[in-house]
Amino acid sequence: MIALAREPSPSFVNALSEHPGKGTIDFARALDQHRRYAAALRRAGVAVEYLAPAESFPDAVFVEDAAIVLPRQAWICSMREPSRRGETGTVMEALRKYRPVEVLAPPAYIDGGDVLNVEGTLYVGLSRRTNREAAEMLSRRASCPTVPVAVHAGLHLKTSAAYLGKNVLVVDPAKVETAPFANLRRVEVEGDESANCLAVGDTVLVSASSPRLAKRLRDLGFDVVELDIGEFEKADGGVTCLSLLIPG
Ligand code: CIR
Repeated sequence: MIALAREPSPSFVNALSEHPGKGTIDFARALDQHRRYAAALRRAGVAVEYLAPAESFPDAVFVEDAAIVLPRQAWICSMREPSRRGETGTVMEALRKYRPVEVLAPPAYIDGGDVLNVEGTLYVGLSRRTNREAAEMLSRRASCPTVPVAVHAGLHLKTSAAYLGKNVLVVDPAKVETAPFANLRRVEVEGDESANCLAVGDTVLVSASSPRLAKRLRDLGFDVVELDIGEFEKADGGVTCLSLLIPG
């Protein structure tokens, strides 16, 4: 497994955000948290490949949103936020080494954070960033089933839903429609904890801000690594957004 990642640049303090702490993002702390995140991925057996930092694009650290990677193909996303559109060029260059790459274009709008792959079925969040046109385009072009899912609150589908393998879905039912996931074993987050977690092999990375979820996943037998990603949470990000996984 390879993960594309990009360290934050000083401009990260200006990232898009609706989080109350957005004015207090600390660049040095973010860089340190990012390095610990990459180290955790390496310990989980992932090879981390870095894209060059992109000072002109404050949100470029959230590489997950720029592309959708499937076993035999990849798409560059058509991002709705104008300030993010320029992030995709370097991601496309890097992805071309591993997959044939196609480019999605308006009127379809989509961020990678809205595409959740559950054993080869793509669940596509209909959110502020991703529209029905994009879900339909994917359904026509991808060689796998696609299922639209309404996102009621929060930025993306994967902000509030994560598939861990073994039929287990972590989800926040207050934020996303859960009916499409009826066939999965659901772990519903409590209070203000985040369902955003990242499974790589037997390891699950969980934000340190969700300790009750971490405990429940350990009780279910997962090898959980808790990470402080507080500076990225202040920019509406989570553990999935910081990498773009390319299964080998
Ligand atoms: C944005 O608003 O686009 C970024 N500040 C956060 C993106 C988080 N990405 C993700 O959940 N996949």
